[in-house]
Amino acid sequence: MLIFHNPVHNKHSGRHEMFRGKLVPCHETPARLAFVLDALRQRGIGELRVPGSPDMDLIKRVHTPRYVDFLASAWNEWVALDPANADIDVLPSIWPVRGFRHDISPSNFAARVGLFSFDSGCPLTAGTWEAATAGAACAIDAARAVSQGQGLRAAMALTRPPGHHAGPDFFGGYCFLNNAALAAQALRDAGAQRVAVLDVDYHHGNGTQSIFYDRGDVLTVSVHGDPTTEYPFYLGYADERGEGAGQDCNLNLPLPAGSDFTAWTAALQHGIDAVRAFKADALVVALGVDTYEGDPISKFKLRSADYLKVGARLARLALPTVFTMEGGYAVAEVGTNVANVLQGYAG
Ligand code: OKP
Ligand code: ZN
Repeated sequence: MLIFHNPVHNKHSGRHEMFRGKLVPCHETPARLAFVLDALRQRGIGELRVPGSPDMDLIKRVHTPRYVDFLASAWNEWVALDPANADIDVLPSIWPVRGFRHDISPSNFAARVGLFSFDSGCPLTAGTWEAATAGAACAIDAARAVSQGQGLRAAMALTRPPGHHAGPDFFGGYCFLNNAALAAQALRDAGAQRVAVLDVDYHHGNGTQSIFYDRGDVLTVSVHGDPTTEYPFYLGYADERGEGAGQDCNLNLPLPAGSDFTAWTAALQHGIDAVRAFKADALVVALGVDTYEGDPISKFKLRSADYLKVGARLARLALPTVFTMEGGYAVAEVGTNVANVLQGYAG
């Protein structure tokens, strides 16, 4: 398995996120990826590669050009407001909710930060653009590698920041560019007629769902904590089935907080069955391991050994597969858990 790892991921390092009225340290840290790399190296899993340059045209088809342009210039605009901002992360403070206009990009910077985001827990930093675009390149290169059909079944985009909460034109939930969606589109462009995205992160993959909601060529499936109580709260319910050409091409499988591996694996199998029924000819797995029992911000009960079985179950689909790295915040165990999925997959 080729592992495209992001060599500049640590340029994105958020200091603080807003939580209950206070700025608290960010859960999504560079150390997470270091633990995964260590675990893969120790076990000799996969061949490590660095990505080429990001395909900006593809990024601007999955995301809107005005959002991508905003992300590219946001940090420089922020520091231009006040040189002292160089030591402060960007966090939004105002959002255009129902009834406000979304067609206008105000020249005011804070107003645009809010226009292009949905929460205050996702700091944008000096290196966010560089890290996010290199991560996008990992996803795109992984997709192209498995599309070449030389017996290579799977590749991984080992990157952070994660991507599955990033929508067509917004960031949030630690995510800026949607790596899973970019991989899915790259698989389509490389000739796959039907692509499935199976999101196993604890949190609903709202960004991926939104990007493909009206498309019939990409099935989006997500197994996640019930949004009635779990982030991102406003999307991820079972009655969201897609629209227009995408009718019945979205499947949400919410589970109550506290669910164990038995309940989770039944939902996963339901999702896998849907991928098979869709007759997908390529698969993207949005791989978050925040389903782990020790995760500090999530509430499922998977154990490290369970991830071996998850990988094995995914491998039974026998599809060209791209894994993208999403959540997982029990930092010391993230490496073990991701390596277990890949080891289980390899069989
Ligand atoms: C990103 B991914 C915790 C608040 C929750 C957002 C969580 C984003 C998870 N104090 N903040 O899906 O793992
Ligand atoms: Zn998550």
